Amino acid sequence: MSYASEVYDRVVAKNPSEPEFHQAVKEVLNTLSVVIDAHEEEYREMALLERLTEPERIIAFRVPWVDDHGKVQVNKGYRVQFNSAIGPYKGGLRFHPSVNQGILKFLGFEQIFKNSLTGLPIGGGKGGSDFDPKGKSDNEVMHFCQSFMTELCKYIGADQDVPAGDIGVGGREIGYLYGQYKRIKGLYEGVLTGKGLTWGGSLIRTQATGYGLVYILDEMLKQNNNTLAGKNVCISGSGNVAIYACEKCQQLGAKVISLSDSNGYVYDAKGIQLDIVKDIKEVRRGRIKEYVKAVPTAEYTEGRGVWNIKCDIALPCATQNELQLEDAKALVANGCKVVAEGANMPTTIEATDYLQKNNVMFMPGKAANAGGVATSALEMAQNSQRLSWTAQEVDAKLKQIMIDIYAKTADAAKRYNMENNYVAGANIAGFEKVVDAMKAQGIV
Ligand code: NDP
Ligand code: 2IT
Repeated sequence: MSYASEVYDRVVAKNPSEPEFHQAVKEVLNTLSVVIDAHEEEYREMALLERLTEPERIIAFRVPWVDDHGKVQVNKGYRVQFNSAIGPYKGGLRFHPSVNQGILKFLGFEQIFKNSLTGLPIGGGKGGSDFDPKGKSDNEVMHFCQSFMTELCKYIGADQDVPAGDIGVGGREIGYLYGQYKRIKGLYEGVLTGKGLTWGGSLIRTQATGYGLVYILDEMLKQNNNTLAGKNVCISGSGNVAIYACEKCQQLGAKVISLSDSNGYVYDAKGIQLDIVKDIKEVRRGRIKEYVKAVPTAEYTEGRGVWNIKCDIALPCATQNELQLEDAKALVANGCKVVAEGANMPTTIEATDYLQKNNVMFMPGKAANAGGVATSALEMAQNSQRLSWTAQEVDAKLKQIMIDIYAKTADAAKRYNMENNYVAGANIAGFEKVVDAMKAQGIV
């Protein structure tokens, strides 16, 4: 049995009930087999893959807080500090009722390779809680965030572990978390990214994941003698990533015809009006179905099904495993030629295989959505310098980072004779840098 298969079986046996983690490890190890086989003896001797798939540390804690009715609520809190070979742990915090240790381990594992691909000195981590911010008052969100940080602050720091946002964690939550960190530790330091612009945040961080997704998409199209202009783009989700992916697609001349949330999706044949979406989502924290009240010519459909819309390009920007085999079949049948993942692992392994076999250009999340964390690292750099760069400077750096990620990904795939297999390319390029650092640092 190959070393990669042995390690995968061990991961499944040692981490039961963590299917998303198994899935993320499987995808990476499968595509890395060419590299692993070539170094099998060396990697086995230092138990490289066993160490790579075992988090350095997992912190799990109780988060008690009092709701607006005076009732005590208790949530679970976590931080998975997965790998610090190339820099301090870096990765978002997710607040969503589905959060559990296995989901955060999948996200932390992906983050190792994604952060490596950015070319910046950041290790992999992820955290969060099963707290549901939906329907909570600002006061409740603040009390929850303060309790969460009261425990988390013992384990993080500007040179140690730097959390940021993810699903359910945006500017409001980062503000409350930062205030409590500062109050307890007495340190005004860059311990979180995604901060507000008046207190250490970076311009363009809000837009960065969505913009970065479209920069790498644009580069991939250019390198394949194609262009974004005039294309119909189907986007899922209507949160931070979806909104700014939509904005950049429109700026580059594409037409975005859908957005969704966990209740349903909107189809606007004339092109999504983003100012209306921003008002619903960013200002009023409402639901995407409200879009059709403002735009009666658009259609709202309850439930899944956004991938049944005919499009040229699909950008899944909501959550893991939202694009399944039947969705991939519908996309291919409708002539979709390109999928780029804004979310983390939104496409199942079966759906990815189907898309690749049917010649759909497929850019995986760890390359395609790396612009968010890359700009977080730029925020860390600005905090260290005690300077803030202009929007143009940050945007230009973000764009160059995404172009470089495309080049590294395409090059790694080519070196191993898997041209245009960007899944393999991203995993290989991300892995190479981490392995080099792990080898140099000994058995730790
Ligand atoms: P937001 O919380 O801003 O938005 C999430 C969106 O996805 C909402 O529209 C939400 O709908 C939808 N969604 C969440 N869970 C589900 C679900 N189970 N089923 C259907 N729809 C769902 O999060 P982000 O936009 O920040 O994150 C979206 C994705 O991008 C995630 O996979 C995240 O890990 C990834 N990502 C985010 C980065 C960032 O910088 N923010 C960076 C890199 C990746 P609803 O409101 O109904 O819950
Ligand atoms: O999945 C991700 O890369 C993020 N949620 C962003 C992490 C970060 O530290 O900015």
